[in-house]
Amino acid sequence: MNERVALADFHAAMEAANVVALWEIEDATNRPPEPPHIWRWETLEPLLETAIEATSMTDAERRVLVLNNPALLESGRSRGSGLTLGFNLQILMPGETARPHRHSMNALRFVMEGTGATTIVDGKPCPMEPGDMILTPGWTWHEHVHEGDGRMIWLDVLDVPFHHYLDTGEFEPGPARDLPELPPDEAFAAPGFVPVSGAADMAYSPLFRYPWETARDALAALPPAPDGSRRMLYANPLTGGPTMATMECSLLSLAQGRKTRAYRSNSNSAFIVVAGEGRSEIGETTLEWRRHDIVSLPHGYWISHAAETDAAWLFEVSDREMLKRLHMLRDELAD
Ligand code: GTQ
Repeated sequence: MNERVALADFHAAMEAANVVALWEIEDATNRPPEPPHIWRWETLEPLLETAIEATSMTDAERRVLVLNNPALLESGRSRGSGLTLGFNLQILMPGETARPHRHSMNALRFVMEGTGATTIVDGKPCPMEPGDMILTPGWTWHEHVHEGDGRMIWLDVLDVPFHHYLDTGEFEPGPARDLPELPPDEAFAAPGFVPVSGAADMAYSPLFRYPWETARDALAALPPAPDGSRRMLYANPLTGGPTMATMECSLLSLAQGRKTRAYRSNSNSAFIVVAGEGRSEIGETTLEWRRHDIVSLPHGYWISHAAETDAAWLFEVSDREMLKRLHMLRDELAD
């Protein structure tokens, strides 16, 4: 028998039967990780300025620039970091509003610049000041209102790529309705005490706003690790667990000139530089960063950071929590 012809027949028959041979498919295990990427503020800022001219909030649902990860685009996969999280920049000018809506995607905002805006989350007004982190968990109504001065710029982190993969993305325009009863944020202000309320059954933190001063002071109060760094998680006050099911948020401070202990994980993340300058070693790549730069930290590399300035602060969002819940997280620390 002519083997070539037989193989061609076999392929044709498989195709007709909607079958493929496993031994002929590209192996999707032990793939080299995507290269890390840095989106520099000096490049992004002029684009945001142009975005103000390019669109009006009467037309746009949100004035948002989506950070595309070139490595993931090339491989035909998704944007952002890994397959799970997306990182966007949003800009709102004084007097503008971004209308109410809700979606199945979880999101958070980290304020980079501006003062006087408010994000209203399920009816709760959350003031937006630089360094504040604000949650808009999946299916919560949210809108942004800017009654202050100057441009407001913030980083949005969403689990959009993960929803794309699962095909679970859903969207509903406002106006907001069926708002839940929520304790005010003051009800969570005393450490060690939490209100008795239905909020305990929610899949996310009922505290939607994590103010910068609180985060900074809490981090500064931690004893530093032997490498001089400090890392703290943003938590749901009712559980001590993560703020939302798909994202782990942390704040990291670095000591000048000292490299952090290297770690490696199968989780993906990205950080924004809140203040300071420094560098990250990600596998063989060294990336130098400064304020408002955004750096992806793909899975699989040994990673360490060092500040060049007096101090540096990084706000990081990872998909560790997803992997943890699926019992898939693998972490290693260097000696
Ligand atoms: O602010 O509601 O970056 O709906 C992307 C989609 C932000 C938002 C984004 C959104 C929002």
